[in-house]
Amino acid sequence: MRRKLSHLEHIKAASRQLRGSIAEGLADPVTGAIGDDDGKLLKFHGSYQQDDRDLREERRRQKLEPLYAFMLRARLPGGVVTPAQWLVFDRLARDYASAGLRITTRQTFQWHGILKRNLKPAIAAINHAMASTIAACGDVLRNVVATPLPQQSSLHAEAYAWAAKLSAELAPRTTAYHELWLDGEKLVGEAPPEPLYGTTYLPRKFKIGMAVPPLNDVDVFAQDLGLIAIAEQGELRGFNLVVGGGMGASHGDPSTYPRLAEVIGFVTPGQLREAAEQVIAIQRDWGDRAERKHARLKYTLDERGTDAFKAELEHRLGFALQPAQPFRFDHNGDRYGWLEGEDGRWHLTLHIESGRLLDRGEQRRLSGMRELAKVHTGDFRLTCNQNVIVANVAAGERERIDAIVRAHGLDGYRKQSAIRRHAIACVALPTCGLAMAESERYLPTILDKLEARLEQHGLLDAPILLRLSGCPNGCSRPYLGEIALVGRGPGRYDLRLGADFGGQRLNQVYRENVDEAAILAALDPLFARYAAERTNGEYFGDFLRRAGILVPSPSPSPRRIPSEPVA
Ligand code: SRM
Ligand code: SF4
Repeated sequence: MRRKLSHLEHIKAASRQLRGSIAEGLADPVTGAIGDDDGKLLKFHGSYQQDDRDLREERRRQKLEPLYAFMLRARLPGGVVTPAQWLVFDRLARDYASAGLRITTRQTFQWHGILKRNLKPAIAAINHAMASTIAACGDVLRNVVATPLPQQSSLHAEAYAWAAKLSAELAPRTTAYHELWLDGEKLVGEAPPEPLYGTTYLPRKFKIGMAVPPLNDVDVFAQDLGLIAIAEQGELRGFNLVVGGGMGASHGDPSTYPRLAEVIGFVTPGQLREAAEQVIAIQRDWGDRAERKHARLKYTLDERGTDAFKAELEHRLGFALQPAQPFRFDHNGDRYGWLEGEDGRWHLTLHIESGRLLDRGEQRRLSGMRELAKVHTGDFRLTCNQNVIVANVAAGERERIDAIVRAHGLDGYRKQSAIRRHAIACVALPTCGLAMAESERYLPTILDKLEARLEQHGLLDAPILLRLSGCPNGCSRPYLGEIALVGRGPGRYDLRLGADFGGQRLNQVYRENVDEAAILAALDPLFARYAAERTNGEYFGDFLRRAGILVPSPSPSPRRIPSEPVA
């Protein structure tokens, strides 16, 4: 029986390539919002309509419409930003946004709280800075992420070049973007179909991430299509393809689950572009267009079988994938402080709590980064752990950079506990319309409390991966945290434990729907045992499994892969 297409499929099909009536909605002075259907199309242009949830109730009482504003997300492949671009983005944050600059878990920037009338000038300014917001959201290939640490300079340059190429060549071609935001020529008549995306684009969002071992800082197994760069003596030989990763789930709905991507084979650099396009095309053709909760590639794979997917890919490509090559990941966090690249240039990774760059009291992170951008002659790299790398610094410039970093309190990485340095929290309240509990705003509080307990057990230096999400959608990739809190309701979370340190094993629920007191009560004895019983260099998640505190789930879903990589 043919299933009914989801409502969004009809909206996309009728949108004349993502135009809808967005222009009319933007011009309507009576409301700060745009229509519901246009709001869905706007995502493809890189923006979400939101409202300030802290003020919702009060405004309702006053019979005012919600305080509508727009979140804008840039598309910055590989997270690379020039100093000139940084200054433009900083200016936008101060002129139009309500909460500074926000580095996301996909190494780009978001601006929150942009009023409707300011959306067009903001998007135009981003484009004039030679960046874009197109396809930063929506049912398309999103920002392509890549390991940002340029320590292995030539390999990194290649990884970045691939991220930029895939991002550019697999982006939507619609002229609606230019028409709406950049005063491009108006389309007359029907829009021609997009070459890759057709008239209805993909069934759901699609994500590509490239890791350069031993760093898995992009969480390559959480991507729809992950690329693991395989090098020999510093020379790029090609990429292992991993498919079907994804984090999103819904509480109480076992048909949705986080899933790790599977390694299906190896391609040479010359084959990569075509392979990536065909993976997307199969998902375009096979993905579920009736039920959006079930429309990611991970579900297509579980339904059709990975072997069938691989056979279809090879059929469309006209060649067989080579066997996957060995690889090994050390960890999926960032390495803080200065590191020298193989070309003698230096790179400074700074820790930015929850990626939020804002001047608040003593903390002057937004100003500090602006001062750095004024003098820095290299580039900046945003990381998938919401941090920033001041990259490509000449040895003689290090002192000047350090002085600015210190003066603006950006040197936290030197003093912080290991758990703080490794923590990630999604945005959640007050802007995220899907948040069930606090995340970014709760992170400092829970960290203080966890640190107090870790200190009692002599564990302040233990590098434990902590991830907080305000709902099960998993924007901080919480299912890959050694400790994770996943929001269920105000002040209540699922406590999940036991992922590994390299992003290759999912965690599992340890306590369901608990409050802070219960979370701390559950963790304290585990910290005590970890302090007393861990073996040399053993990570917290691994310890919990070895000690039998966590028993691996018997269920095949969520999919687990061995903690040891293919060898
Ligand atoms: Fe996300 C939806 C924020 C990375 C899975 N995500 C949202 C929205 C847009 C809420 C909405 O739909 O109304 C959030 C906006 C909050 C706000 O106010 O800014 C939001 N997601 C974010 C960011 C900003 C989190 C952060 O703190 O950095 C990240 C922006 C990434 C980017 O620059 O493109 C972000 N989101 C992720 C990731 C992590 C990743 O991609 O590595 C995931 C898990 C991986 C995955 O896709 O499976 C993720 N976000 C989701 C989902 C669940 C998708 C699913 O398959 O079920 C949703 C909900 C949805 O799409 O319906 C979602
Ligand atoms: Fe919002 Fe949930 Fe994503 Fe957090 S995990 S930003 S609460 S959608």
